[in-house]
Amino acid sequence: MASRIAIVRGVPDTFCDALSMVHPLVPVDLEVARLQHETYVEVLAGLVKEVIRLPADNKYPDCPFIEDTAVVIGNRALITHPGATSRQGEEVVIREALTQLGLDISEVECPGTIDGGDVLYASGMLFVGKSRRTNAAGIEFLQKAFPDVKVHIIRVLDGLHLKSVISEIAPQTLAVEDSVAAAAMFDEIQEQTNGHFKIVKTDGAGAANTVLVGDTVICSATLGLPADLEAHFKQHAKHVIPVNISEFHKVDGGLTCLSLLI
Ligand code: CIR
Repeated sequence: MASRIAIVRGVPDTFCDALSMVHPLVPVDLEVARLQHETYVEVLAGLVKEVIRLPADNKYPDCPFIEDTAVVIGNRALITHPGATSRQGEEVVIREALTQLGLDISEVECPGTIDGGDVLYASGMLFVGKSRRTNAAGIEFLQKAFPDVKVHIIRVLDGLHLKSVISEIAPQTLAVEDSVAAAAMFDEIQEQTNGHFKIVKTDGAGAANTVLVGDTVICSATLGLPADLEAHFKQHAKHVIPVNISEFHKVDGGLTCLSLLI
């Protein structure tokens, strides 16, 4: 879909202080993170009409994870109130950028919180993970922002976000991390949609977080993930592009977090 726009945000000098549930054994390498980010942006640039680059802000170590700050469907955007207090405020420049693009904007207000990483829009269906970052009040704002589509609530049983373990790789097809928690979350999706989706079980933490643009899937090529991940996804998607994002995995980030697709 070459008509899409991607928004990305640079990697700040403070990126090594980004939040992490398990403190990484090997610390984040800032320069490597920046190179990996650049490669990711170049891959996206080959798939979309335009990439808008927003500057990093050292006040927000997690600011490259721009996905968490807004949910965009069609011409509507919901600006989130991120669930981690250290991330609240990241959304201000995103609101400006989305307003400039002429989107119809609404906002999550306190006590609501949502991280965009919990929102999965797949095959015209909208799912939200109820997680340590996304609460019931936030979910009400999501439903109000997109009244034409029913919001299906899925409990995030493990990990950070819904999309940390489940993402769309082709129409009606979801990559699902091969873990007990992710399988239970997929079952909940199937229950609520009468078995609408095909499952592609995917081995390795972070491997099921992919970006789908048109008929191309960007998947993680980070060391430690199965070497055949590209071949695995090629059975379901027309094109697959692997990108190494090891430094982002270290702080619980995946591929989807690094862009907002409009
Ligand atoms: C955080 O804990 O908020 C960041 N270190 C990682 C955010 C990842 N975002 C995402 O999966 N959408």
